Amino acid sequence: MSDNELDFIELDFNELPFEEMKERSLSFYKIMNRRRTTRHFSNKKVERELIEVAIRTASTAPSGAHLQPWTFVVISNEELKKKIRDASEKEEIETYSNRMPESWSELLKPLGTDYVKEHITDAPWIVVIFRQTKRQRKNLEWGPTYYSQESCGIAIGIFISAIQNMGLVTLTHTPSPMGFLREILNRPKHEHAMLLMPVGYPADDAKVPNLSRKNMSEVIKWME
Ligand code: IYR
Repeated sequence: MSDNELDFIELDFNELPFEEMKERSLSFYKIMNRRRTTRHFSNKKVERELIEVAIRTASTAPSGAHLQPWTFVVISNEELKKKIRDASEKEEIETYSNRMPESWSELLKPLGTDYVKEHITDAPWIVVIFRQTKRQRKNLEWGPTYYSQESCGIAIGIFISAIQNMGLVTLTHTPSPMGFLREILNRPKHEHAMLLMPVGYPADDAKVPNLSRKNMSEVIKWME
């Protein structure tokens, strides 16, 4: 295909003055630096429209071959949440008591995590992201997707940022193993549950572990 056969449009881009770039970058950083993972959710309702905007924002993520290999399943139904919590706790009790080596549990101790997943029934919304490992071609044959882990990871990062930016909280919960989510949520075989995120307001007495983040000298290696 030659260049003039490609369907390309002008990039929508405005160059900003340095001062404005600096101001915007810092104000976004300040919002994101207040983000914390809490396990304590209030049951206060959140408008569906806000969750939809967060997913619309997540879905702007770049993805391998622009396949957008994700499905966000959004649950508010109380019975379904209870079913997911029961199934998650059934796996997690086994993980915490038998499957987790000591080298792993020593790291989780200060985070105060355990097999009890009350956040699944407390939060008004549960968002489960499924990673699509296959896609249907125009001729209806099935083909693979590309870089679906990376693509979904980026989409999740943007989702978390959107939730933080709108003034809500979320938690990245990884029940392990999480195959039960495909069954309960009736997703096809080529979709793999990647993460379960309760979304809502924090409980009035929500707590977080007293952690600090790495210094930039540990994170960045400049080579100028
Ligand atoms: N999947 C468990 C355990 C867990 C694992 C890690 I690594 C964490 O940072 C936190 C929890 C759970 O979701 O509780």
